[in-house]
Amino acid sequence: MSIKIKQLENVARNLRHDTTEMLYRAGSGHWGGSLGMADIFAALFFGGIIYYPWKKNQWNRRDRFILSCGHICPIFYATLDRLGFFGDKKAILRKLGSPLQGHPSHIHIEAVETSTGPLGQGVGVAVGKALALKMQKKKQRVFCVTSDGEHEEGSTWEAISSAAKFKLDNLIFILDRNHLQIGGSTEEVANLGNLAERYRFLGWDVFQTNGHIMPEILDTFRKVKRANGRPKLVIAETTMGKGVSFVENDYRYHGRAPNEEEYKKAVTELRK
Ligand SMILES: Cc1ncc(C[n+]2csc(CCOP(=O)(O)OP(=O)(O)O)c2C)c(N)n1
Repeated sequence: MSIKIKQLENVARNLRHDTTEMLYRAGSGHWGGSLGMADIFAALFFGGIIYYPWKKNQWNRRDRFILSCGHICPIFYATLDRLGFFGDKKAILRKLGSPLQGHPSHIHIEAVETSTGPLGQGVGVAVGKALALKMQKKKQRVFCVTSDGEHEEGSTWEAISSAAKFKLDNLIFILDRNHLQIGGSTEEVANLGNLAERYRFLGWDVFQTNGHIMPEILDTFRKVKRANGRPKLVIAETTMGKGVSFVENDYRYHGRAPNEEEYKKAVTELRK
């Protein structure tokens, strides 16, 4: 295994740890989805996929990143923190006045391109930003993390259709396909059908990856970046709660923080 893969796996483990710590201190927040997306965030931000020169003088040249399923913001905050975005300031999640709001706020954090939380909203803004960049003949891409639960929103499908109509090949959606949402399985709430086929039918290129195997994730995104002509979807098959045994695949951890006992168990598992 190459050093880079090992390093990225370590980054993912650290992100899981930081997320767990953040939520435990806050006493609330979305743990399951955040743990599940740690490998993808490590690959995107530390594996050379997203161009993200957060130092001010190059900031205009950044790829845009939108977390449309805003509730899993702890994993984004942990990522920004590891990138050095917050410096020495250690903000507390979900406290009044803290930049680390329960859902990402562009008023509080410069890296948040648009506030999200209402599902189906960030995807539309991502399409708008990709269109604007194209019209300005700019090279930057727009990466948008979305969730399967979010595909139960009608506005998500309007965004998907529009992106295809405008042939936005600078737009990349990353779908957190963990098959769960707030109250159980996604299919119990609304039949999503074959998401890959639905996207293809509407004019997207579709890629699939296991969301936890680092070489496969990196390989997939390298292919995605080479593809032209259509908007692109990466379906990341993930396990909600990945890395903490008792959280894995248990929808009840969609929106809750660890208590003391769970926190201790989780940290022990994440150290192994
Ligand atoms: C428009 C809208 N409707 C309902 C909600 C409440 N809500 C918050 S998260 C969520 C479940 C979303 O599913 P998913 O993102 O797949 O959950 P995860 O995989 O992160 O557990 C719901 C229904 C919301 N935030 N926005």
